[in-house]
Amino acid sequence: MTHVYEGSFDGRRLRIGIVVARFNESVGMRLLDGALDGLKRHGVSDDDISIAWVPGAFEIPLVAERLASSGEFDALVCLGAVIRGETAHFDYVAGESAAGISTASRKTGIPIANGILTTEDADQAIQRAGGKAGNKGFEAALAALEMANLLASLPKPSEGI
Ligand code: INI
Repeated sequence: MTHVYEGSFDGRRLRIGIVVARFNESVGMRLLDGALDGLKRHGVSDDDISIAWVPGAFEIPLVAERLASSGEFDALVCLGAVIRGETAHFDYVAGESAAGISTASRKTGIPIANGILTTEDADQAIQRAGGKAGNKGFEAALAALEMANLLASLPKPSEGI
């Protein structure tokens, strides 16, 4: 019998942490609206959602790692916007935030969805935060639910490996 592992989008009883950057705040707010909409539509209770605001995308991994290692969350969603036109250190901020999230997720075993936009300009960011290109916050929220449910269904790591 073939085993197929697939996570559902059922958010009931899942505890979700959201880390959102205040830099480019209007975009962050729209991503947050999208993420909350995605979580609530899939049954996540208000009481099971926590939100942490950080100054910018660069700070997201540290806070995500703290939340992920607390044992209080089944998955996290990270939200922010790094816009090339606005910074000389775009590559550092964009690269470090993505790499840091990935490291935090694998270190803690908690799924952390990356909803941090990296765009050439503000218009592209707005389009991806509830405009023509959808809402990446909503998409990241669904990825978090799917991964939380998938991980719960997978075999547990065996001792000593
Ligand atoms: N932070 C962002 O989230 N997006 C950006 O586009 C951005 N730019 O343009 O610089 C940005 N910079 C701030 C950075 O994330 C840190 O908060 C800051 O360097 C302090 O550590």
